[in-house]
Amino acid sequence: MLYQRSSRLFAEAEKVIPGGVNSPVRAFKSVGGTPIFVKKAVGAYLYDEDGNKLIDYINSWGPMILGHAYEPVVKAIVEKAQLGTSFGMPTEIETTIAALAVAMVPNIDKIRFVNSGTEACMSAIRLARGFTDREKIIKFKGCYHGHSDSFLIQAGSGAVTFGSPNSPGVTKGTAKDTLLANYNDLNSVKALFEANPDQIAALIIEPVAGNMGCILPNEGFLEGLRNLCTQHGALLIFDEVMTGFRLARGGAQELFGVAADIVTFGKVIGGGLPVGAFAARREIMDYLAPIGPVYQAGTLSGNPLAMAAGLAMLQSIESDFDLYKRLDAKTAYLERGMREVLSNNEVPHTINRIGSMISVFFDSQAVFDFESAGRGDNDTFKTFFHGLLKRGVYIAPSSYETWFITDALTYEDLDFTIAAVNDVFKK
Ligand code: KE4
Repeated sequence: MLYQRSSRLFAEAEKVIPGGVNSPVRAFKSVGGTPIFVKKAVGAYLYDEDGNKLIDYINSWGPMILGHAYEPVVKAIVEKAQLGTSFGMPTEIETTIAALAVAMVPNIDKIRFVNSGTEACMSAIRLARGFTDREKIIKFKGCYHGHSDSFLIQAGSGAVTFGSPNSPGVTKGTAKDTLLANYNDLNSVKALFEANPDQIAALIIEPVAGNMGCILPNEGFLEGLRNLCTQHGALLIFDEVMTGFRLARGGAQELFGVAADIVTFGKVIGGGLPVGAFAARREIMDYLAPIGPVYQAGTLSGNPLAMAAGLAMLQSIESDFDLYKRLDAKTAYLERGMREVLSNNEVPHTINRIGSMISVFFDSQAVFDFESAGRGDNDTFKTFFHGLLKRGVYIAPSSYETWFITDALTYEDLDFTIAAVNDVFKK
């Protein structure tokens, strides 16, 4: 694998873009080496600027659940673009995708579209604070809800990868209203509610954590959060930017049978274009301007081009009845194969998986929260990352991230990947 062109492009990028990237996790800082510049992607494969073909296990961090350049999505974008890309005025397609999302996802009556997962989560918190007339929020160490100030406290994903889970620039005034709990630790949540009576507007959580690697909720954990929020008059917010439309048609709420008060979306809902959204039952959503007092807005929110991509994606998902069975089977196959070759090569590891979200940790003990996620051996992870990359397999360039499996992967791709993992570690 040669990376001359990527290296050259990176040197050019660094002159005019901070760190040469428009999002830090792309910079390969935690694994070292030069970030790969992509020329094109089709199906399960990336083609980089040096002509290398890579099996993609990140898929733009989740959106490409049906594969890159998915024909119905591309067709919808091309057709819509010829009619104009954004008007700043209502269009029918916004209602069409909103109605479809409301039909697919439980416990929501209305949805507001925005341009990113960050915007969705930021708006959801403001709505919860306005609706409850309270100021504090609870988040979990290692969870990432985008880069708005309230969330950059012990945040996961790129924030923890670069050792800045508490970013400079976030004021003490903001930080004091963000309370921190431990994932899978109901007692840490109970203690915060008891210490802050009638002050907590909402608890926001990734129902399956994907930003400290993939971490599953323990049996009863999400139900426990539901009960605590109900008991203390706080809203339960499921950040389903990753899990929405990925774990099930109705996301984690459907999979776990736990009803959130507000749900946020991103990634899959936009089919690869910039779309985020937040949704809730009518009485909460009607608190939003222009009918309610909580202000939230956006020039490009609901623009017809992004809506066309998102609608084509959701329609494809909605009509594909065994999609989630296929995704689960492929990811389980990959999990079994990697467990076998890592064990045969005596590599201490833990693999966490649910549906088409999977992570490998290089530590033999269970990984169930932020602290245990940090125990893995990063040198082994770097060997794993670069060993796979040079064998044509692209995984997340950080152990604090999750792999996202696409339905475009074949079992030959999976066998190739398992053989590559074996090759990296064989003695
Ligand atoms: P965006 O603003 O990046 O669209 O969404 C923020 C966000 C919110 N909630 C969850 C659960 C998320 O995973 C994300 C974004 N995920 C990261 C990947 N760990 C995006 C990749 C990046 O930062 O470049």
